[in-house]
Amino acid sequence: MKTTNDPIFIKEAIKTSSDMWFLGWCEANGGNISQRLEPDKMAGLPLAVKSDWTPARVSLPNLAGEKFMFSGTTRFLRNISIAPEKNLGVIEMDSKGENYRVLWGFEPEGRPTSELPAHLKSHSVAKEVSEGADHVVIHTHTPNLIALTYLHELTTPLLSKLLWQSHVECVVGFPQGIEFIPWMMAGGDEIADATAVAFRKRSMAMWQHHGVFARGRNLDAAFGLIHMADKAAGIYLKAMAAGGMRCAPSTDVVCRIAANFHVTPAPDCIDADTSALMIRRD
Ligand code: 2HA
Ligand code: ZN
Repeated sequence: MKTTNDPIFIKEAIKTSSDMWFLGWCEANGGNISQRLEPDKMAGLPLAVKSDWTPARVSLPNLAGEKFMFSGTTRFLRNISIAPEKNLGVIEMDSKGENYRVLWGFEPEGRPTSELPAHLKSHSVAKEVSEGADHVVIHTHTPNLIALTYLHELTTPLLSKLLWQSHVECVVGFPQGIEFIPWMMAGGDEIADATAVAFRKRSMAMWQHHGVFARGRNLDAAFGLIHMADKAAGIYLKAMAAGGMRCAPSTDVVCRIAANFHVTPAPDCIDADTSALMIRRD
């Protein structure tokens, strides 16, 4: 594992991507991570212009001049630990927030993830709504959450409430709920826009039949949200496989837990009636 003189953000990317791999979240080139980098984070990294300006298929003035760490398209997250300079890169946005160029990494040559527009649009909203606190976006293929989107016709209220009831820490971790985004083509502008809109209200979005997006102030925060949600989905699937959710926590219990931690469950989700999803249909 290559960690010796790497800046801390690379060490953190190695830790996060390795954990994602061991949890079974990022088969082959599945999943991608990005982090908005403040100048002090890049101290010691040899930055140099390595590409022409390239259209990012976005126009995001609040990201003008920002630098980001990105995982690379076609690269495997599981390989970041052995070769961060190949599988990660640092890019810089131009003065309009429309084009990017590579300043480090993606050796010998390469580009950021195919989900670049979804990440950048998410960063733009995240930066705005968190007043600069959020720096990280993670996209990954979490098996339990994905399975849930094959099992039920979900909505944002149903998915959010079901996860809150399947693992009692979830309402504290993501009281804003998790947006359910019906299937759209991955890598496209439509799904990128839907994800960014979701991040105005919530910190996670679930792409039906595909995977999850989370935003957070750092890699640990975004990773933790996804871990919590996927664990909840796993508990739900286990209980359903064992016969059904016969004694899930009530709405009142979810509200009491939220109140104990001084958070408010999203009003558009807390009253969702999940009872039909807790009974086996076979
Ligand atoms: O990077 O996960 O959604 C591969 C993907 C695309
Ligand atoms: Zn994906």
